[in-house]
Amino acid sequence: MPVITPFVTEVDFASGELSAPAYVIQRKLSDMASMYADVDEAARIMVAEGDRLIYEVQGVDLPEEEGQIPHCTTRITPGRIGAEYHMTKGHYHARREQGEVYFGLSGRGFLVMQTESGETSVQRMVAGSAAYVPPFWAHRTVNVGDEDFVFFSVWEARAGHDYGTIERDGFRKLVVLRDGQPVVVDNPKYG
Ligand code: S6P
Ligand code: ZN
Repeated sequence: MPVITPFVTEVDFASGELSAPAYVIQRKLSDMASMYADVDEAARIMVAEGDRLIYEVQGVDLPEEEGQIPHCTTRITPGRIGAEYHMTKGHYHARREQGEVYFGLSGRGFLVMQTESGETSVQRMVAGSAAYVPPFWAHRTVNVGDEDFVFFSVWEARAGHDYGTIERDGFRKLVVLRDGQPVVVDNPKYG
């Protein structure tokens, strides 16, 4: 196992920017249009206004080896595709037995989780919320506010990411605007 030199990263709570990010990943609507319930609306937006930034991830570089603890920020922009709020793709960890901690830095979000045996949980997050994603729970974050929703994530380096299961089946629950409020509804297309 390599010996890593200790380091500190400065985090801007409002933007999620790191002082020296090793990587910056941008996910645009075109990267995930098929994940929204209203795919026709996603296509209409892309024609009418061009592509749209949905979220950005900035992280540090650590080897994917036992004992390393990667961490990153995620900034989800405000907005909706039809009634459905901007969100991350979401994933299970490839090693299902690995959990994760999220810490809210700014804005307002919902953390949508589910297990493969059918349980679901949706937790609210604001600045200062420390949310625990236990082992075996898929996780997706959703911006339900009018500003960026920004949070910090910490996980074990060997967790890995399984995006394919969610790309195929989606999440059981969606977060949509209804009567001026974000509400959790069943996903009619799940599975
Ligand atoms: C990593 C952790 C987060 C997400 C990030 C983007 O295990 O859960 O850092 O990677 O919020 O979401 P996604 O679903 O595109 O990886
Ligand atoms: Zn994760």
